[in-house]
Amino acid sequence: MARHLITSALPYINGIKHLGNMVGSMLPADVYSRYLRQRGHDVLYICATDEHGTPAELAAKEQGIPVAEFCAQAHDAQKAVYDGFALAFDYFGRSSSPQNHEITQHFARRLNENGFIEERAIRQVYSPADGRFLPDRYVEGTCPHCGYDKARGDQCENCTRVLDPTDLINPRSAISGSTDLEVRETKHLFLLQSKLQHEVEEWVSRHEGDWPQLASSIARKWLTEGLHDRAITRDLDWGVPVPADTWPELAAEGKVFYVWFDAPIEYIGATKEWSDLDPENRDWKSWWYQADDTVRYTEFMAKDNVPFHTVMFPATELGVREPWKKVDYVKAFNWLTYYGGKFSTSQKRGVFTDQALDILPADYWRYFLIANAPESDDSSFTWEHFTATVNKDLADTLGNFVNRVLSFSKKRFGEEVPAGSAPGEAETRLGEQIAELLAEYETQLEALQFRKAAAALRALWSAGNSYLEEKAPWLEIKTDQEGAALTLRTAMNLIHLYAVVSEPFIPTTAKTMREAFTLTDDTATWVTPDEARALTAVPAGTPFTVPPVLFAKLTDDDLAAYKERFGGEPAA
Ligand code: B3M
Ligand code: ZN
Repeated sequence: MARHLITSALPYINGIKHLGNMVGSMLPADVYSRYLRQRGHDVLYICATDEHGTPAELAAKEQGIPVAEFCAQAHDAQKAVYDGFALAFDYFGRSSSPQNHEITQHFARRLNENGFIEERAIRQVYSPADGRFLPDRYVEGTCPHCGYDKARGDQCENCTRVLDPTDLINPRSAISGSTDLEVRETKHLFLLQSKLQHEVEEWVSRHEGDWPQLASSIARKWLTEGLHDRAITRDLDWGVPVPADTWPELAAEGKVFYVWFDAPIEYIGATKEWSDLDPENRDWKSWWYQADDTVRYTEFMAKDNVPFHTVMFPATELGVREPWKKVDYVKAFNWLTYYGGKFSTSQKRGVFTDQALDILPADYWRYFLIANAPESDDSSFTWEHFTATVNKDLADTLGNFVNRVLSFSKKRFGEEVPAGSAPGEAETRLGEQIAELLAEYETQLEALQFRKAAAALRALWSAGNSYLEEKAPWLEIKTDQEGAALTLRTAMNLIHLYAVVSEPFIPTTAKTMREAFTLTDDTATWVTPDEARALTAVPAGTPFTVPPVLFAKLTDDDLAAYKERFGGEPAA
């Protein structure tokens, strides 16, 4: 039995996330964690809100509340949505926690002692009207290359050229619009990543063979371009302060660490938050510090976060010169698009996770998203595809099977599982097929191949339908009562099996299905292919109830209403 440490990229505090964010990090991490727990592994699934940085400050300002208050509210709002999606985190923390402050400052001190941090003076745009230095992207002006008048100080959106804020013509503050800007000299801490290039390269070489292609190719690309020294502090009010014992001058000036410096450290910070909360929780350090070989660490993220997790954060961990656990497996995702276009938080295009739950229960989304996860390529969300998948896979193949079998059996044989004749050739064949498909399902989940796992699960559900069509108990019963009873008992065993093994995908429905049977000792968390083959876990005489329809069929009117509300085409 292994210990599995699992993290999903920390959702930024600003705004409720869309379905693309969900499928690229938290949801697959939850499916994987649930699966491993069901297999009896010791699992710790950690996530948190990523709370520092300028966007949080500006959002708070817009709402006219202190940034700490904004973050506390936004954290709770996000957590409520994730509860709605049945994400079973062991802990969902906050990067603004005291624990993260403490560990981030510790990392910085060690990096400094080891010669990987240097103080450098840089010239930066200061806005007297705003009373602050402006981050590059908050200086706006006219692009010197193409004349676009809303170019940002880091890049021109129109011609995509990378810019320096001082390149802009007629620069102004994107916060207040003030054109009274000066360039001032200010000191910042730089992480000397260039000195760690070789070590990171060596570390990546040792691991990339195990990583999926998407993760290793991105890591390689960054290493080839070379690691540059990076400023890891900012002039902001909200963040982890630079420790005064080490940098008194910078601390007095109110410098804080850059959000991407403290965010990955929060994986550790949140584990400590979890540990501090309850003495029952195993010591956080046993997962992170000198973790033994049995801890396997898997990270989930969208591809834009891969450089930070395969190169930058490992560089930080290596430079600390302490035995902090580094990632073993990086599961990266491409983009989920909305009708081939971008989901966009700022332009409010696509489906947000809170809206999704307003429309339909979590299991509909969980199944659809995982079955169409953008693994080997981008994948496109369309309402047509969504409604068709729900109707075919969830309503017909699974839901209808369950209701049909249980209602028919109840009508003809009463409220207990009927006995019927001994299993025959059809049941043996079915058992073999189920064992094979279940083995395939396990293999794909172990390999973190989510689409293929979903396909295997769907095939398991279909096998039940084929068996039922073949045996046709509604005809069989006219000539062979005992035979029909056997068919129904076998089908009810399939329902119970589906309940157990579908749980990582559709936990709420799985529970309903399982609770349809009143079994005395129904505690097994998994069924192996060998155990499944016999299809006898639910014996004759077991009382059962018929649950309400598991998945509603979506109509053409529903489809039209969704498209009307969210738009059915990408924006031009
Ligand atoms: N918060 C993702 C983002 O906002 C970023 C992930 C941090 S993971 C340590 O795009
Ligand atoms: Zn331009």
